[in-house]
Amino acid sequence: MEPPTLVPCSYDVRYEPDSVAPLGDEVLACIHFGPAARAGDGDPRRIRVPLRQFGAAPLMEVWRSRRPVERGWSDGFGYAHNGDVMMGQLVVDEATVAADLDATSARAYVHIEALLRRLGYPAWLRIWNYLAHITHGAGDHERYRLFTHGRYRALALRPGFEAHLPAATAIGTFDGGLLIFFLAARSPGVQAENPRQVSAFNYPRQYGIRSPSFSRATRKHWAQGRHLYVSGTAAVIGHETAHAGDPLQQLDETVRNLQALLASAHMEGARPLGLKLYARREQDFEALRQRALEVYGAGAPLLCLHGEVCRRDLLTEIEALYADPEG
Ligand code: 3EB
Repeated sequence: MEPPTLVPCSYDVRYEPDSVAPLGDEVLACIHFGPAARAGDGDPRRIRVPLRQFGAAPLMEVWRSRRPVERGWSDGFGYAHNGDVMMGQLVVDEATVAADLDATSARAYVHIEALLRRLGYPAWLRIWNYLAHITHGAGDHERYRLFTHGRYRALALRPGFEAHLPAATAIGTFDGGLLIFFLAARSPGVQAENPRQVSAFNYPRQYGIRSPSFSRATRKHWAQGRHLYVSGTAAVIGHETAHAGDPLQQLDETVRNLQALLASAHMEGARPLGLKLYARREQDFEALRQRALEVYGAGAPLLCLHGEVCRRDLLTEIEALYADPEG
């Protein structure tokens, strides 16, 4: 349940021209998109997603706090928090991932939950998972399924966990092992599911031994208005892929899914603070980007990334952060 007194939203999110300038003290997180190899400056708030970006000038995603930020490293995690929310990240190298992805994922999620509790932000709102070669491997040994299995083993330790799952992204990269980063708050948001889709945590056996542990969206009430953290959304109807082989039809279906989700969360009037479009194949990019700009408007905050959706027949996916008009 939401507490009766709402705290003000203590951060904002923007896409800005990519820059490696040192981060100001007010920055909660700065997410870069590009090749993994670039060395970091050791700042725990700098997150590097190893996905190529499409578009004229590369953008970065900056989360700015309106209150002083405390930051540091702890047990391999980079984190920053401001009393209301925290952002944290964990990078696991490919050698560790390849040795045992199931166990690595379970360990990562157990450690994340421990970190959130230790720092006092037990309610996660949103989590991003970027896994190299996500659809490599056959059957239940596919890397995405091994990851899903480990994640489930960690999260299912809590009774009733399905009602508290965060919104999520799981996207394949072409190098870089496993990168996980997450937004968490002092008090929980409200889970939203999509009436057009089977909840991912109820997916049938054909997608793996255990179902994927995420909610379609998390709604968080701040004093200025509400945020809706929308999971990676694709052309999934029920639990099945629609329009296999047709990227534009998949995008249109994705947009319908997003509209249905906004409606079920009672946030039809919301505006996107950030949209990310992922495309599996480079050759689909221009057409997908054009269609997204038609739907969301030429001025929409849109970032286009070359990444693999975690099902082989899904060619595209959109994730979003929505806010109430005045929020
Ligand atoms: C789907 O709807 C597409 O496993 O964390 C989207 C967002 C998808 C998150 C995850 C998977 C995940 O099933 C795949």
